[in-house]
Amino acid sequence: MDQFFLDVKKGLSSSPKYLLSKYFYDKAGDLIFEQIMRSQDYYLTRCEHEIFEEHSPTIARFFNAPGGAYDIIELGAGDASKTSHLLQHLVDERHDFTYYPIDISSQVIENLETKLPEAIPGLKVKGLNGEYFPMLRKAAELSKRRKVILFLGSNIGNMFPDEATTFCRTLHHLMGPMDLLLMGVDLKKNPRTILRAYDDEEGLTRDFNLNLLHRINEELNANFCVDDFEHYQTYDPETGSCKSYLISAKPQKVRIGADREVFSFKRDESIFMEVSQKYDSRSLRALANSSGFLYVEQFYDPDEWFTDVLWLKRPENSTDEI
Ligand code: AVJ
Repeated sequence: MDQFFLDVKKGLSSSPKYLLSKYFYDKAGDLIFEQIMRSQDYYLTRCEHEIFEEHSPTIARFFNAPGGAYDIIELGAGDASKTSHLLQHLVDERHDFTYYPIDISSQVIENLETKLPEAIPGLKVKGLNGEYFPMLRKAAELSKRRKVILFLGSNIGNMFPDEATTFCRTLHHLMGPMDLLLMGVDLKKNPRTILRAYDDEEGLTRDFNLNLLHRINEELNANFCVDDFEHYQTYDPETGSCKSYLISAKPQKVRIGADREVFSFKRDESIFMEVSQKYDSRSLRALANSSGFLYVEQFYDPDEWFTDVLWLKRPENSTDEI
């Protein structure tokens, strides 16, 4: 049976209820996320842009330091708008590399393969359409060259810290010795600034969350009254977890699927939708350590609201703690 259907039924049968934020990104969801990235309140994309504008030359030197040809693999490339500044710089500096964007959307991959080489003449692009880890294995089969992994835009934030550790460990396991990881991470800052990014004036985050109910209605033959759910955002400055919920405005029943299975909601009952985890230098070092990476360098925007960390897979026999 369809994984989406199984995940939705499992999440809505749980107590407390939840849905998985990876399902936000259908056609409509992609468009809303693009609007979010351009919006004033959502500072993350702007900050990471500033990092690449300022630090691409330094990042490029680290990528090239061991010498020879290499591959760049980007997990969840999207429209590559964050990456194109860096890629342009690497091409200008005559680095010998192929860019392998990985994305779950075949649409995204087709777009990148046609548009990127036009925008950045001389760039070699090979798209990989699928889930992160299977595609990472595939990339390792396609070429034996040194790898630089990009995981940008605070995508790691969609995992709680223990899940992020497991994820980084798996990533580390799939990488070769001396491969690099450049990862974009959103940092703890004034709680109001963070909350505002996800509880925005324009209601974009609300629409982004509610769109998943629309998607379930359309794809899984459900009958959510989307207007009877309210978006509720929290940020806990102690744990760094920024969480999105939908709250049922009244007692209601929703039917899902061909068998019209019923899911009941109490008044004010919550559905947990998404975490956007924020880090500080301590928790980031802990993440590097516990997943086996060696901290190489860290880049910031001028406000130090966001960071891109550069980590190295240390040689297998090294057990040094940082
Ligand atoms: C794409 C996971 C980085 O959590 O900041 C934006 C998604 N959710 N607004 C984030 C998102 C609500 C975004 N990431």
